[in-house]
Amino acid sequence: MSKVALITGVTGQDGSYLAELLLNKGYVVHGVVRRSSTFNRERIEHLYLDESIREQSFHLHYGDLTDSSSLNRIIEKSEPDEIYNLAAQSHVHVSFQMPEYTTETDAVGTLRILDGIKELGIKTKFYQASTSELFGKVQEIPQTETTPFYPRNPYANAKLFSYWTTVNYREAYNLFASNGILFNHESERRGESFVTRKITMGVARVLLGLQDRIILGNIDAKRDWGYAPEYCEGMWMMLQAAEPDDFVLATNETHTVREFIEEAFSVLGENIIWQGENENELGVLYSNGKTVVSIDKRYYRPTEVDLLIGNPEKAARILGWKPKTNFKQLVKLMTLSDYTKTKTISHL
Ligand code: NAP
Ligand code: F7E
Repeated sequence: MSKVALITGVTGQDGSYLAELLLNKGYVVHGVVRRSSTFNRERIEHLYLDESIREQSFHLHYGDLTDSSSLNRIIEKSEPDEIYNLAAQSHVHVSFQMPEYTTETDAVGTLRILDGIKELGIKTKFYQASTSELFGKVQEIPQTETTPFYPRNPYANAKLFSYWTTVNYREAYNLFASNGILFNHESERRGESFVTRKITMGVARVLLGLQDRIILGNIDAKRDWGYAPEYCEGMWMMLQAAEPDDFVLATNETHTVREFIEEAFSVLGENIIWQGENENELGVLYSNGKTVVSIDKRYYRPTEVDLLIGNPEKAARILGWKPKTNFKQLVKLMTLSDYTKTKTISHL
C-alpha cells in the first residue's frame, strides 16, 4: 500500500518540490489549493498535466487555512499518513501590513489542523514549517534548537505560536508532530518578491536591457541561504525519524544581501562598485559606470532581523541531513536560470 501525504501550500516553492519528492517515493499526494482569479499552479502544473500522475497519485482540494471545515473535510477524506503544513502568508514585510490575516493563517491555521487531527482521531504524522525568523534579534551565534527565540515581526510572532502549539500537541496528545526550523532556502522557483529572486531576475533584466535598475531596501542584512529541494528532503526525513522532535536546517554560512548582489552580477561577468551611503547608496557597473542598484526606504522593515546563521548539527547527527549546495552555487544556479528564461522570453 502506498503511503498518503497531505501538503498545505502545495502551490508554493517548497510545496512543489515536496510533492515531486513524495511522488517519486511512491506516495499518493493530496494538496490544498486556494481559489484564485488568476492561475496559481505554475509550480505544480507539470505534475498535474501528467495524466497518469493526476489520476493515480496527485489530488488537489480547495481549502484555506482560515477555514476549519474545508481542512477537516480534506483531512477526513484523504486519511493521510503524513501532513506537511507549508501553507502560510510567508512574506515578512507584508506581515507588517497584514498582521491579523498573517496571524489567522500562520498561527490559528496550524491550530486548526492540529485540533482537526486530534478531534477526528486520525493517526498521522505532522510537520510544521517553522522558521529561523523565530530567532529574530539573535541571542546566540550560530543559532541552534536551544537558542532562545526573539521574534521581530507579525510573521515570526504567528510562527512562534505555531511552533509551541506543535510542541504542545505532541506532549499533550502524543501526536507525532515535528517542527523544522528552516533557515532561508531559495531556488529557481522562489517567489519573485523575496530578495534573492528579486535580485537574480533584476540582474538578468538589467543586463538584457529590459530594466533600468534594481531597487532594494536594507542590503546589509545577513542571511543563511540554502537550496530549497534539499530542505524539502529534510522535512520528509524528520517524519521518518524514530521520534518526533524539532530540527534546525541551515548551511552554517552567512552572507549579506550586498554580497548576493555582487555574486549574481559576477556570474554574468560584471563587477559592482558601491558609491554613497545608506539610502543614497548606489551600485554601479565597473565596466561602464551605469547605476544598476539603488535603495528605497519603502523596502525597509520597521524592525529588521540583522543576522541569521544556523548550525544544523542535530539534523546531521539524528537524520543524516546535510546541505549540499553552497552560497556561490546557489547564486549561480538562480542567476543562470533567470538569465536563460528572460532571454528566451524577450526573444519570442
Ligand atoms: P511560499 O512560496 O510563499 O508558499 C506559500 C504557500 O501557502 C502557497 O502555496 C500559498 O498559496 C499557500 N497559502 C498562503 N496562504 C494560505 C491560506 N490562507 N490557506 C491555504 N494556503 C495558503 O512559501 P515557501 O517559501 O514555499 O515556504 C513554505 C513554508 O515554509 C511557509 O510556511 C513558510 O512560512 C515556511 N518557511 C519558508 C522558508 C523559506 O526560506 N522559503 C524558511 C522557513 C520557513 P498560493 O499559491 O495560492 O498563494
Ligand atoms: O528578505 C532584505 C530584507 O524577504 C531577506 C521568508 O521565506 O525567510 C524569508 O524571510 C533580507 C531582509 O526574506 C529587499 O530586509 C533588502 O533582511 O528575502 P526576504 P526573509 O525576510 O529573510 C524566512 C526564513 C522565512 O521564514 C520567510 O517566510 O533582505 N531586503 N531589500 C529585501 N527583502 C525583500 N523582500 N525585498 C527587498 O527589496
